[in-house]
Order: sequence, then structure tokens, then C-alpha cells
Amino acid sequence: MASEKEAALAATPDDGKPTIFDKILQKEIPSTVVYEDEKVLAFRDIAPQAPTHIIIIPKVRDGLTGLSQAEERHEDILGHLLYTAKVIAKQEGLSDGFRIVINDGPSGCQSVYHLHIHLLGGRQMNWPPG
Ligand code: DGP
Repeated sequence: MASEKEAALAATPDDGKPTIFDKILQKEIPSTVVYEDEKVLAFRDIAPQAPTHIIIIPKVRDGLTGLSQAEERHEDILGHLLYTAKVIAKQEGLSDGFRIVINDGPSGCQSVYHLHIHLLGGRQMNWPPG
């Protein structure tokens, strides 16, 4: 399996095709869903980098392939994604803290071009990140 960095450098930023997350949304490929509402879906990362590693995505991409593509109309969904991360952190029992990550573009190590938040927890994090 390619490393996350290799996957990110090989990824095609927004080629207009459905991403792996579209397939998860359509239930074409299975995932372990931990939270869902009318706007977002959250599921466990296939390659967890911490005991808890959850991906939170908007159900409608609406041009939001990455944070760098955000426009004013996305403010509500961006706020909802962040608030949902906090709700899920509580649900997962991450009372000592957690980390939120948004990778953007090749240098940011983004490999899936459907905006997503990583919620990581359950171990002591380090700083700076790699
Ligand atoms: P990023 O590198 O920020 O674009 O993160 C993409 C994440 O998506 C990465 O941590 C691995 C995860 N991922 C990729 N494919 C799948 C999949 O098929 N299922 C699940 N659950 N996660 C996936």
C-alpha cells in the first residue's frame, strides 16, 4: 500500500470524477459510520493514524474539493463540519483532547479531493506534525 505522501503526490486534484468518498456516501463501498445527519457523514479511516481516526465529510461536495476551494457560500457547512467534529470527539470519549486536521493540496498531503476533516485521538499527539 502506498504511503499517504505517495498517495497524495499521485492524486489528481479535482478531475471531476466521483471520489472514493462519493462511493462511501453511495454505500458502493463499505465503511464504519460513526455519525450521520442531513449534511455530513463520519466514518472510520481505513488507515488509522491514532486509536480514534475518523473522517468527516459534507454529503454534498458543491465544489468543495478542498479547503482552498472554499467560498463564502460554504461557511455554514464548514462550521457544521467543525462543530460535528467536537460532537463526535465527545461521543468517542476523547475527554483528554484530540486533533483536527485538514490536508489541502499536494503539499498538504491531500489524497482525496472531497473536503474532509480528520479527527484523531486516543494517544498523545506530537508537535510539529510531519
Ligand atoms: P487525505 O490524505 O487528507 O486526503 O485523507 C484521505 C484519507 O482517506 C486517508 O486518511 C485514508 C482515507 N481513506 C482513503 N480511502 C478510504 C476508504 O476506502 N475507506 C475509508 N474508510 N477511508 C479511506
